[in-house]
Amino acid sequence: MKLVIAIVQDEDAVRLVGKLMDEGFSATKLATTGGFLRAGNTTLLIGVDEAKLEQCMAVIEKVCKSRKQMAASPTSMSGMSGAYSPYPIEVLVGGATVFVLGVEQFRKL
Ligand code: 2BA
Repeated sequence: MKLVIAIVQDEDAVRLVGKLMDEGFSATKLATTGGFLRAGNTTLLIGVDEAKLEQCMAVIEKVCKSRKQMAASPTSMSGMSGAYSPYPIEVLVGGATVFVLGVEQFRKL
């Protein structure tokens, strides 16, 4: 078994959970915050049999879209501790950031 940790945009999360359920996956949805933009995103924990891993990835890839976001620069200017750039920056937020971990044990007690 594998544990898929998928960080996705809030805009895609509801639809993604729906599609995963439709295809027989189980998922847990966590409200999370990106460290760079400090904006909300969604992290899904999805336990999958190895044989269904690629099917799960395909669902994530199909649903989650990259989007450009303008953000007030959250990083301090180099060498000027506490001073922030006044200019907004454009970042491309990915469709999904996905980690796949091996699961040593899976039990429902
Ligand atoms: P955030 O940390 O809020 O990052 C949002 C977007 O800002 C990123 O999109 C990337 O385009 C940009 N970005 C992030 N760090 C940057 C930096 N140091 N300098 C310049 N631009 C930067 P994604 O890469 O698609 O990431 C979307 C979200 O996925 C992230 O939100 C974070 O919550 C998570 N994430 C991405 N990579 C990760 C990693 N290696 N470990 C843990 N979480 C990660």
